[in-house]
Amino acid sequence: MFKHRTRTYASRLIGSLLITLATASVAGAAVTYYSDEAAFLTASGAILHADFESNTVGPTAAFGSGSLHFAAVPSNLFILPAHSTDSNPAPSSRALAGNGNENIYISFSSGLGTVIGFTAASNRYGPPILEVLAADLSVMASFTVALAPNQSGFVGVISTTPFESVRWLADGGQYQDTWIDDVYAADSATPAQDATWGEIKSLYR
Ligand SMILES: [Ca+2]
Ligand SMILES: [Ca+2]
Repeated sequence: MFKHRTRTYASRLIGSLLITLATASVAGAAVTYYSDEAAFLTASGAILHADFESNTVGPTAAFGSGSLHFAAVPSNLFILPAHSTDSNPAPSSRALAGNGNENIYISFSSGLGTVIGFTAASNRYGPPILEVLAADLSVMASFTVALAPNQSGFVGVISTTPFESVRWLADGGQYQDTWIDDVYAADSATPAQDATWGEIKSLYR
């Protein structure tokens, strides 16, 4: 009887520990939003992966640049020329928008990453939304972009948990373009691959 009660208590304890660990792991997934490019670069060590200067101006299919992949839903990516009058403020060089509203996904070409940041412009409508999507494409974090109407500035995120992509969702981008340019990221890293490689190496030790 005593042993039975001990086992019951032990299994309850283990169960509660597992619940505690799961909660801690979810609560520990912190995504930090940056509007200060210098602070973002210092904190992340990110490097430039895309400036769109080698893209052809006009409509484009989804494409890769550096370690990043750019896509839109619906597929309406559009490379704006420098000084495009479809936006305000206009980009000083080629920039990425959508032919219609901007609903742009920036993902890592292979695996997951923890850092993405870029220069962006809002339009005269509501502020754009920046979502951070987890490996299972659930929304890990969502931010109202800290840009006033018709303002350009920096938008970046650093996450303690690797993510699959960020989504730039504009409001009224079919009437006045928002745009993004000069996209920075840290090199992508896939924890699952790292773990597998660690297991492989451990076999030969
Ligand atoms: Ca550019
Ligand atoms: Ca547009």
